[in-house]
Formats: sequence, C-alpha cells, structure tokens
Amino acid sequence: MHRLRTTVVRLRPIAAPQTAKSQTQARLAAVGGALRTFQPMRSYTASVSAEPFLNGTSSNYVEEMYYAWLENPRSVHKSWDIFFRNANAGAPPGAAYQSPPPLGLANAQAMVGVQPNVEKLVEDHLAVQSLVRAYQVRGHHIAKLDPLDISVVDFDEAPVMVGLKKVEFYGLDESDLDKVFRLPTTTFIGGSESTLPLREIIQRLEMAYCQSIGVEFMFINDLEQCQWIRQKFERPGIMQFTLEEKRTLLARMVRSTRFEEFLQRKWSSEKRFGLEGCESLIPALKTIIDKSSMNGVESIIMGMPHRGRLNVLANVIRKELDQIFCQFDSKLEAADEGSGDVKYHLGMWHRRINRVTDRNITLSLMANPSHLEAVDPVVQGKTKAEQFYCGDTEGNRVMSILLHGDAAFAGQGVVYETFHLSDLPSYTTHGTIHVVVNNQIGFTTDPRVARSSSYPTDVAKVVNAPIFHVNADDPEAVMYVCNVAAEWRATFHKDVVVDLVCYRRNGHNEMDEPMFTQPLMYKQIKKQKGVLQKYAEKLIVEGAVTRQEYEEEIAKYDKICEEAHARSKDEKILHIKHWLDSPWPGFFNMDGQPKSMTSPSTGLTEEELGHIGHIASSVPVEDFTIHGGLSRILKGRAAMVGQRVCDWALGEYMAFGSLLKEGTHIRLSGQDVERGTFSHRHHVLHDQNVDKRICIPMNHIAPNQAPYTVCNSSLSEYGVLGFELGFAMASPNALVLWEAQFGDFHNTAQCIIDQFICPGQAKWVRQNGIVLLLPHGMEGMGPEHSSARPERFLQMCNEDPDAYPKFSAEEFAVRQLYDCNWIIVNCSTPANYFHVLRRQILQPFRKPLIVFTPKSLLRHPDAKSNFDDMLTGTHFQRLIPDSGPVCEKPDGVKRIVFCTGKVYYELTRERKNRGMDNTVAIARIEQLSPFPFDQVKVETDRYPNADLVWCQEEHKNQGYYDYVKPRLRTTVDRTRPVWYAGRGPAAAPATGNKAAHLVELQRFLDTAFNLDAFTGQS
Ligand SMILES: Cc1ncc(C[n+]2csc(CCOP(=O)(O)OP(=O)(O)O)c2C)c(N)n1
Ligand SMILES: [Mg+2]
Repeated sequence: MHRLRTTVVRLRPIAAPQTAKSQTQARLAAVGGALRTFQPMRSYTASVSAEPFLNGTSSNYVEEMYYAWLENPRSVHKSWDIFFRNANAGAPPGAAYQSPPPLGLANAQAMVGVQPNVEKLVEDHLAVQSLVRAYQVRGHHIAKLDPLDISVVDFDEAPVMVGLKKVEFYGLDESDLDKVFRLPTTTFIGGSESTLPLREIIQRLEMAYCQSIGVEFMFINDLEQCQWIRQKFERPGIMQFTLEEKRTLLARMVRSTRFEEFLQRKWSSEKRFGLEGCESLIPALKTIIDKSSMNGVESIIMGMPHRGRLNVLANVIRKELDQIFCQFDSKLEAADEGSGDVKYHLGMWHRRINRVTDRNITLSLMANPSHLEAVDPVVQGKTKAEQFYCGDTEGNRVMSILLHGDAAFAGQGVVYETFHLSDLPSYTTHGTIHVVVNNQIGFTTDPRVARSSSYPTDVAKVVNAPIFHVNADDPEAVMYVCNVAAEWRATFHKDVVVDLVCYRRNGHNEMDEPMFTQPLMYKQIKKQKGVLQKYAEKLIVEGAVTRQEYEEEIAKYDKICEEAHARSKDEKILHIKHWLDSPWPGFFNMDGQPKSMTSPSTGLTEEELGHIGHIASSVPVEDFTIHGGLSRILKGRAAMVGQRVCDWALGEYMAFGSLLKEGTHIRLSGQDVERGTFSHRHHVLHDQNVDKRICIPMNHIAPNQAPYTVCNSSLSEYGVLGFELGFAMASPNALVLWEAQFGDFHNTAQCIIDQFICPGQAKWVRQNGIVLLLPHGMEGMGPEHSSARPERFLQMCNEDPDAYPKFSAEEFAVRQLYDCNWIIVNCSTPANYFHVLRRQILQPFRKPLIVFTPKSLLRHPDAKSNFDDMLTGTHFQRLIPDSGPVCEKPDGVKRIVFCTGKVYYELTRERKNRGMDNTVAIARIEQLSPFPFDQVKVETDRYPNADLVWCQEEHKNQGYYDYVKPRLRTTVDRTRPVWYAGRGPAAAPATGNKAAHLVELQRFLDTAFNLDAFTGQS
C-alpha cells in the first residue's frame, strides 16, 4: 500500500518512444518476476504539485487507471485517455489535462449523473475504491463466522465502515447507490462487467466477504497473490456446487457425525476427544486431499492433536474400523513392544486409491505425544525427506497437512518456529495446509484469556500465509475454502490456513462438565442443531436429496460400523506395528527384526583415508578464491594427512566422506553448522570474489556418492530438532545430525528430546537414528555455554544400573545397543568420533545417538588420532584403557581413575607432572550408555590393588557421577567403594569467575591424585 502511494507520487510522463505495449510487458514482468518493483515503468518528469488531482488520496485510483490504460487505452474515461496521452507525449506540468469531450447522454447520466467536474468524478470513484478495499481488508470482521453467534474475537472495537448504510463515511450518499461506477482492477466482483451500480457493488462485496467465509489476505505483500485470492472469492457465482458434489459432501458429513455417535453409543464412558461441533473437519480434509491428488500429489503427511483423531483415522486415512474399535477393549494383549498408546497418539500409514481422482495416494498420520503442536516440525521434516528422496524439488508430489486446536495454535511457540522454516531453502516443504479446529475454547479456558491476538491464526501472518476463516456449520463454504487452499498451495507453494470456526458440543473430553466454566456458551450449544441435520434439511428443501436417501445413507454407515464392531470382538491381540507412520521397507526382516546382530568394522583403507583427506584439504573446483585464513586451515589439513593424523574436524570429514561414498545420504543441520560454531569445520567454502558462489567439497568425493546436505538453520532448537527428527524418520539409510550451537541450548528443544527421541521406540515402535552433537566442556566460560547437561540424558537411559547384563561376550556390545533407548557417548579422540558416526549407519538397527562434543579439544595438540586407529579392522572403543606404564605392573597400581571426555587430558597432564604414571591408571569411558560393564570389569580386574575413583569436571550433582557410580559398583559386585573427584554440588553448571574455575580444577585434580584422599572414609 505504502509502496503504491509513493510510486504514484513520483508519477512522471513516460519517455516518448516507449509504447504502451512495452510498458505493459514491463508491468507484467514486474508482477510475475522475483523483483516486485514498479520503478522501471515510472519515468515521469513533472512534479505532482502541478497536477492537483494527483494527490496522495487519489493516487491509488489514478494508478489503477493508469495501469488499465496501459493495457487498453479505451478502458478508461476519455478524459483520462487524453491526460495519459498528453502526459506520455511530454506535456509540461499542468498542461496534460484537457476538458473531456461531451459524453453520450445516456452514458454520461449512467456513469455519475451530471458530472461537470472531474475532481468530483475522481473523488466518487476513489470512494468506491476505498469501499471495495474496506471489504477486502476487514470484511472478515463482520462475516458470519461463528455458528454460535457469540464470537469472542476482539477487534479492539474498531467499527467496520461498510454496508449500504455507511456510504456517507466515504463521502457518498444514498442517492449515489444507483449510480454506476467503474470498478477498480483490484476487484473481480463485476465478473464480465467493468461497471456496476453502487448498490450492486456493495451487495456483491457482502456476498464475497461477509457471509460464511472471512478472508484475511490483504497483509500479503504480493499483488499477484492478492489478485489470485480476490478472484477466487469475488467472482460472481463461485459458490455453486454440482448435485454430485453436494451429495458426496452430505455422505461425508454422515460418516463424520455417525462415527462419533457410534462410539458414544458403544463406549459412553470412554474419552474420545470427539469432533462433535466440528464434524465438517472430515469433508474439509477430504476435499483438500481430493484436490491435491488432482494436482498430482501422491503422498500426504499429516500431523494432528487429539480432537477428532479417531474420526480422521477412520474416515480420512481409512484405518479399518474394527482395528479402531478393538482399541476400546482393555483385554487386548500386546503382540509386540510399544506402550500401546494407540487411540490418541499412534500414527498410521496407508496407501489407497483416491476415489475422486482414481489415483494412488499415500496418507500418513504421524504418531505424536500429548504435547500440543510438538509434532508440527516433525511432520515438516518427514515431508521434506520424502520430497528429497523422490526428487520432488517443488513439492508437487509430497505435501503436509497440519491440524491445530485454536488454543494451541496461538499459544505454542513451536508453531511460530515451524512457520519460520516454511520458506528456507533447506527446510521448505513448499507449502503446508494448516487446518484449525477453532472451537473457541481450550479445555476450560476461553480465548479472551488465552491469547492477545484477535484470531488464533494471527501467527500465520508472519509468513504471509492467507487465512480463510469459515463457519464450520456451513459445509459448502468449508468445502469451497478447502478447495481454494489446496489450489493456493499447488499454485504458489506457500503455507495457507483454514480456520474452521466451530464449537465443542461436549466438554474437553466426554467426561468433562463444560457448564462449570462456560455456562452461557454451553446454553447456546445445547440449543444448537447439529450441522449434519442442518445441512441435510437444506439439501432436502433444495431437492438435492430426498429424506429417504438421507436416512438410507445413515443406515448404510451405521451398518458398516456395527459389522466392524462385531469383527473387532474377534481381535485378541494388539499389533502396534500396524500403527506405524513410517515403514522402512527392506530394512528389517519379515518379523520386523534386524537382519543380523553384528556390527561390521567401521574402519577404512589407507587409500580411502588419504583420498577423503585430500578432498578435505582442497578446493575441488576451478577459479575459486577462498579466504586466506581458510587456505592456511586447508594447508594444515593437508599436512595432517601427510603425517597420517586427524584432528576432530578431519575425523568427522573421514566419517561423512566415507559414508557418502558408500551411498548414505548425510544431512547436518543446526545453527552455523556449515562453518562450525568454533570455525573448525568449513564444509561450505565461499568464493571471496563472487557473491553466493559456494563449494561443498564433500559433494566431490566420488562420482556415485550420495548427496551431502549441510545447512545453517534458523535460530530455533525446538523447531529444527523436531524437523531433523522427522527427516530421520523417513528412511534408515541416512545419517541425520543436528548440532546445537552450544550443548546447553538443547533444552529449548526439550520436548522433542523427552517426548520423541528418548521414548520414541518404546511408545511408537519406530526406531530413529538421529544424531545430536552437543558441544560440552568446563572451560571457564561461565555458567552458560559450558554444560550440555549429560546428567539429564543419562537419567533417561532405560538400562538397569544394578544388574550386570547377561549377554555372551561376543554379543555383549551389540545386544546392549539393541536394547537401549539411546546411545550416549563422549569421545576423547577423533578416531573414536569417526567410528561412532560410522557405526550409527553400519549397525543393523537404528537408535538415537547423543554425542557430547568437545570445544577446546578441537585444537588440542594431543587430541589427534593416527590413521592406524581408523584402518580396516578397527572399531569404536566403548572404553579406552590406559596403555601407558601402568600396564607393565598392574599390581602396583594404587588407583584407577575412570573418566570421560576432555578431563582425560587434564588428568594425564597432572599425572605426568606428579610423576605418578606407574601408580595411577586412567581409563576413559567413551560410551556412557549403554554402559560398557564388560570392559569396565576388565579394567577393575586388571588392577586388583587399586581403589576406584570417578573423576569429572562437572559439579557433583551434574555430569555423570550419579549414573556411573551404581554401575561401577554393580561391575565390581559392590566389593569395592567408588570415590568421587570432581567439583562439589552446585546450582549453576559452572562458575562465572575464571580464577575460581582454575582453583576448582586444581582442587579436584589434587583429590584425584592424592592417594590418601579417601583414607578413613567409607
Ligand atoms: C504443550 C501442552 N500443554 C498443555 C496441554 C494440556 N491440554 C490438553 S488439551 C488442552 C486444550 C487444547 O485446546 P485447543 O488447542 O483449543 O484444542 P481443543 O481441545 O479445543 O480441540 C490442553 C491445555 C497439552 N496437551 N500440551
Ligand atoms: Mg479449542
């Protein structure tokens, strides 16, 4: 708006040689192209002050006319035609206007009556244009959106100045209602007419914007998109449906309504979070799916909360009804693992023929936790992955639909985080259709105290998504907006929101009494006729169906339900695997078990290491200028390769490069991961002379390699981690990693960790191999940025600390891994990091992997690995034993210090300084979970005369101590005590004072090497 005004103020005559045609082309190009600017078409030389009617308020109108004139000079009034011609021909300021030739009598009267004055003509047209615009901007405020007619939407009491009675507001009066006005090009209400009487204009605008649909779109800063929406809602006669469409709609309403009624009849005391009050959700989703299938979509991934979930499973995804009904039988026995949390949380995957389009379509509903909206980014990640694997770069074949409750949509921040992913190159799914079940209540809380925005959907405006509010008691209007939403997505590949304004007939669940808290609303709801009944009556009156047909349709569906119910009683066993949202065909054997129980060697040949090392230290494209500092880094890498050693970054390179070469896709995402927070990675090289020219050497490893995706993310943890988890769900054959900027930031994604990553397999039988890289270490940087909170991850391991696992020696490691809920490692060497990344893919099952990654070790001269530790035959070391002088005389060793991660280097330095290399052994537990009981036992047996110390740099109530201590005790059968050397308990993860940090460090190192430290203690 502002831009249009300013450009018109700059109106200057077009340079003479330019033809109107070329101007029009320029305009069209500007509208359709990426650069949406009007500047090139404007080259007027005269000041606006010389043409008094070209002031700010008339400028919109004049601009519209000018565009229309460019396209067709006859489309504007003769006087304007002359003005624009004169202006174009370079007439001096003030001279371009000429009195218009007299109009034909009839025409003149019809247009604006006796109109001697062009200024009045302009003003009246401007008024009409403003009126049109008022409807477009604010018509939704007065649309009849609320079936209960008690709408709680707060528009700050700003009156909407539209309607036949409010024309004075625009400087018009009642006598103008029958005058004919030319319609601006920003409206389509005229259909094929370009002029209409004002009364008709208003009536048509009321039809378009103030009935059951409220369109919110004028905030979109793209003219083409606004025009597209206008024509979808303004064209006369748009809301007409064929008989067949109406009957299909009725049949869908019957299914939706009778399904809930059936459940209510059979299981009246069960919670089902029914859909009553928003039954049109089912036809809404089906319309979106039909239309999208028509547009070529083959797979739809859906995420939704509790409300109406069973109905969606039954009537949209088409899960067999008996499979749903049997979930209400508490005597079902579980046939497989999983918590059996079927009804409200488990997902579903189903391929079927879409009856309307006769095409195959795969529908999946993602399993989700109670945590509202948490599944949103997960759905997006999975959608992105499916698009990626089928080469669908535009989102034409795979799409997502997200359902929301009104309270959750407004309240949960992850909604905003997910919207912000929607247009980022490495995260876009090319448009999501959001459907809000806006029952105007969240549990017992009404919107007036639940949100500060007018609508629950306002968050979507941040990405310029159009919002179609619709009265859910008008199923035809619902169907219409859903069709438009699907077309919008297919046309612009951008997000869109359908806001189904409805009510909730029962309490939050069927056991709740809503009258406690919403007495007036529920008095109204009790009076409310059901939407099916209302729609059926409408169609019967119209003659679209007979009452008998309607009743037959009901009886038919009731019978289907009854028969399914009878079948469900035979169901004795619950197969949770039938409720998987992402099958991994071919990855498991027929019984869903791993194909083998061995982990192959994760090492590489010398040649492979050399080759990847070479790529890591070179620029594999011509004429590419990298930064001088980076040249030095690459030279350093080349030197390391020459010496057959790796630092941390090179170890990671070796793991990624080799997996890519072997055909595994790798996706590394997180804040600043391309360079690496600590400037150590540099996976994307930037040409210093050419903007946006980049090179990713990792994609130049081998001709048939898998692609490498490395992407800096938005500054979000919850959204991005959820997204990557979803990406990792789609296929077991990809290494998907999310790196936190610093490990402590993971807690803003805690919900994804707690609800999905940690218990995902146990709850939903779905394995996931996502890797979390969490920089961690006490380095005197203060309480922030220090701790990735290992204690929290360790506390959530499903392993019994008090029981020594009963596995054979050969299978010990792999069986432990298979049984665990996640793997937690803190590697102290690049080689071990390299191995654990490769093992993640080479092992025959998938588990989440949490890696506490180093900061100072990235450049620590001792934290390097020799190629020998990465060669074929080598593997990940769960525990790295002491290989120094202690090995020669183990009996003489007085103490064995167990530790993990970076503190190892501090311990070895201190030991050396104290000359205790023969008396104290140091063992590194690299894999914390599953705990390497077997290997720890080897160490404790090796040093029978040593006392056992756990040393950590974290505070005592943090880090690993509480996790490790009982396991060490179990390992030695509680025959030896386990002592602690580390910082004392504290509330904050680290001191903010560097000097205090160093004092603390020295103090616990003193304890670790003081052989009398624990004497007399028990
Ligand atoms: C993150 C989160 N916080 C709180 C809850 C508890 N809770 C369950 S449903 C609900 C109300 C949801 O309201 P709305 O989003 O409008 O959905 P509706 O139940 O009305 O369909 C709440 C607060 C939850 N499930 N998730
Ligand atoms: Mg609600």
